[in-house]
Amino acid sequence: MSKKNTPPKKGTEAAIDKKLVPQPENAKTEKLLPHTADATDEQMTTNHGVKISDDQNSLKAGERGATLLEDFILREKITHFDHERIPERIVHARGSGAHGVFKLYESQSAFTKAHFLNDIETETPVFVRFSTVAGSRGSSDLARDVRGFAVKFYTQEGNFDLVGNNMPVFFIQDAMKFPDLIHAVKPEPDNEIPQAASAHDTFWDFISLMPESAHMIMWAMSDRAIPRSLRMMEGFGVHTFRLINQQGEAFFVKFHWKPLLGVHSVAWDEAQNISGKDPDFHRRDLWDAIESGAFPEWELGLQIVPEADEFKFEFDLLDPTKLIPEELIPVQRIGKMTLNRNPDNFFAETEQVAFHVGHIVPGIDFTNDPLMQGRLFSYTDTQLIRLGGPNFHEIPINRPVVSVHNNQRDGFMRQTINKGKTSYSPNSLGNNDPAQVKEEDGGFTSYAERIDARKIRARSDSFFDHFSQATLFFNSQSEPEKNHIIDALTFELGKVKTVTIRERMLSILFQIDDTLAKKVAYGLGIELPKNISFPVNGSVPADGKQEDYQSRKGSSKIKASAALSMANTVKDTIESRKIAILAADGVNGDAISSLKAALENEGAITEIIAPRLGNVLTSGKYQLTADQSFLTAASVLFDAVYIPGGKNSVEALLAEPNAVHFINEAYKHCKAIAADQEALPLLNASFIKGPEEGVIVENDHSVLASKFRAAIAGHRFWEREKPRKVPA
Ligand code: HDE
Repeated sequence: MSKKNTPPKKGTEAAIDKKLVPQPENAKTEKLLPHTADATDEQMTTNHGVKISDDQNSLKAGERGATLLEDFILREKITHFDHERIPERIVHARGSGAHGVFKLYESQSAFTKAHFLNDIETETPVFVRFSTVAGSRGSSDLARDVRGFAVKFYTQEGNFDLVGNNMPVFFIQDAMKFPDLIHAVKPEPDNEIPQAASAHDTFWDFISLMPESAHMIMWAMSDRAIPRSLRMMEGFGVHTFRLINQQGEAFFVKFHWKPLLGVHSVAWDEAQNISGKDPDFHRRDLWDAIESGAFPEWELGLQIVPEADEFKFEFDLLDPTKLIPEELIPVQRIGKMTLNRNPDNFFAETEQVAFHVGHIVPGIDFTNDPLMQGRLFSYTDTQLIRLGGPNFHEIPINRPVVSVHNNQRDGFMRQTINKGKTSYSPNSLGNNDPAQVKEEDGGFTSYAERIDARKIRARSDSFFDHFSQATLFFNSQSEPEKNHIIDALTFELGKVKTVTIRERMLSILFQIDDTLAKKVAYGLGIELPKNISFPVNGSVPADGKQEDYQSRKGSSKIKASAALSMANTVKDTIESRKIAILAADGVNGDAISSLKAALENEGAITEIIAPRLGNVLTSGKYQLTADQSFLTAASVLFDAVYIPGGKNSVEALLAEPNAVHFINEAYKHCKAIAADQEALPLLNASFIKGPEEGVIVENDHSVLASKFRAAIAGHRFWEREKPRKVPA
């Protein structure tokens, strides 16, 4: 608590006031404020408020004597320390969070009565947590993995959590298989290897026996699994949800997040290097962007299907391994989310935030998607062990902005001091409060879906087309994207030791696309198995029939969908892209100033990289400060490279192998490179022979800036990979 327990020292009031100034535009920030603490200008105390005079030495029997058990200050400090860790999330352990707001463009009252999707005046506070799935809390951000994209909306009708991923489908169709999937992908249980990687036997063993994962595997092996930035990822609710309007009409809905910076990735070789150079790359990027005011933004999109159209598709809307092609149902962008504040404390906020698919508000409801149904159980259950009891909703980050009243009481770490005698209903002693609320006054009522069925353990026959959308995804990719999928599969299966698993996987790939299968087989040095038939999905239940579990391939009216390829994403901005400027003494300082100004004017970030830290003396004899040296910087941490002229600088960099490596590596990873004519010898010392697509050599600095800008906005020149000859 930030309330001082001592009278404020003279002259500190102003500072204290400043600390406590609420940000009234965000109701959640305001609610968090009384729970924050700031030790600036404060005196040190124990947890019980006793002032501490010596925090350096334990209490001893004499200067060289044993420590005394009565040292309550030492005991308290050590005990607290001993208990500082809680279990990490079983999945999505590694995450990064941010606060923000959601603002609606247009009322969606035709489809839902949810207040935050009706009232365009309301700014709804949000807290977002992005994550990888498989790795531990301290694992690298750049693992090839699905990314979690969980959003908590603090609405005026309670919390709505959209707990999604950056891919629109999932590996499995039924919650029953989730523990198996996660056991298979996590490090192997005997030696706990490998960390944050799916490239090992148990994962591909499971996947090769579960053809229902074929579609998701295409996404996970695509560049979507190695994003350039958390700010450059799409988000998806995955399951089909339901919206319900004031009239009680229901609509099926898929939720989408569309990043305004576009969807961009890094190269796989680059991802592996970043994992060593800066394992916090995504976390740092998100943090820095928000600190610098380059607030990440996404538009919320809806794909809406009227209830009457439930069976009009070639796939089942309840099957979480299927997406609705945007060509069939366009995504309507209905509002914008802006992340504008970093958390004050990682543990208190990002680690303790508890998301739950089951946190919905009136106007939104579930469907019978069997994966979603299982999730409805799992999220509260996991918080009970992770956060230590049933009162985790009282942790400040998890509290709604509206007040909470019910008859739940007590339990570990209860914070609320509930007044009165009654904690039951009905009661006559307390006026039967808290009162139940009618639907028309905002009380939640579940959608009255008609159900008439036998109790049965089964999978609907409509779920068994496991391949047509996997093929749709592959066919929708650009040539470089297809090559990346082939390379990723060849890498992952190459790490698999058991040859029969590789072969089984090839049979699955064959059902998706035979050329894909052949190319991966070639890379693995094995023959494609002969007479491949459709596989059986999973283990057939003891009393089941094999033919009932046979995967098949349906037909897809849509042969390719532009929305599925990152090649078609937004490529018109360089905002927050990082550009390295390579310089040494004698560099053309005017060239640097003019390019820096042009790029920074558009929101890009530039850094000067020099042979050593300190000052760089320009040819015009003024000094620039090196932001990094070749020892601390690496090309993989930048989006583009500029090499200014200046004879002495170019010569010094020519003698610096790290500079040549820097350029080669940026070239290898298909990045935009610009150089003054005078710097051409440096380019020639690398693998670059001269100007080509994405490599600009120019003396006119305004022409250079404009061509370079366009190249950076284009993100990558993947065609350059074809020769694959850069030994960086
Ligand atoms: Fe989760 N998932 N999940 N999941 N999930 C968790 O809950 C689970 C699934 C997702 O940043 C856990 O609080 C089951 C799909 C995200 O805190 C746990 C099934 C999607 C996060 C859990 C799924 C997700 C989680 C672990 C299959 C995309 C991180 C910690 C039936 C739509 C949230 C926790 C955060 C976290 C269970 C499948 C997304 C164990 C049983 C599909 C983004 O409860």
